[in-house]
Amino acid sequence: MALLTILNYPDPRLHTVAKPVTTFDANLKRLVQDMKETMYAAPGIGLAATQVNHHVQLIVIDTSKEQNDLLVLINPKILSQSGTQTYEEGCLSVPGIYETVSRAEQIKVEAYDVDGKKFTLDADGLLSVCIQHEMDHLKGKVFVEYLSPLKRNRIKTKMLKHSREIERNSY
Ligand code: QAP
Ligand code: CO
Repeated sequence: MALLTILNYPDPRLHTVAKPVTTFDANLKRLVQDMKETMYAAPGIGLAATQVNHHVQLIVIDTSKEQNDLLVLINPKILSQSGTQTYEEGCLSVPGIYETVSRAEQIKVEAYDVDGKKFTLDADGLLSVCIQHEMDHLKGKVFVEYLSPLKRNRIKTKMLKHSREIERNSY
């Protein structure tokens, strides 16, 4: 297994639209394992392939405290949704930033597992938020794009300043 590098906002590669997975092979299984390891190490509760610069429709999620309930969603599709909820979201690609976002409360999702078997899932609460957040990544969308331009630009500036500091410290 290997830890993957997570792209940081405002990296333009985070705006790439992911392609559907077409072959459920050993390479896909390895990517799932590496994404799982990367998410658990962070630690995080969700990671989209887009964030590790793999532009395929693949998400790993684990909202359990014990990190023992991995959910893999491949080519996910929202079949229906209802209600609204707000949640203070974060993102492994935007470290240190937490902002409130409004999303659907309940969703019904169709997806494939790592063996290519189709399944449906009903989600609400945090799991629902997390699935919607990660599915946005596959469309090239980062949660800060729901914020006002003022807030988003402040976050952008802060992230760029932070990455320049990291660069400077590595000399
Ligand atoms: C998306 O986010 C999410 O800023 C997953 O310094 C978040 O795993 C969906 C993380 C909240 C729903 C609610 C963020 C780790 C992890 C940070 C994450 C950080 C370290 C974020
Ligand atoms: Co994210």
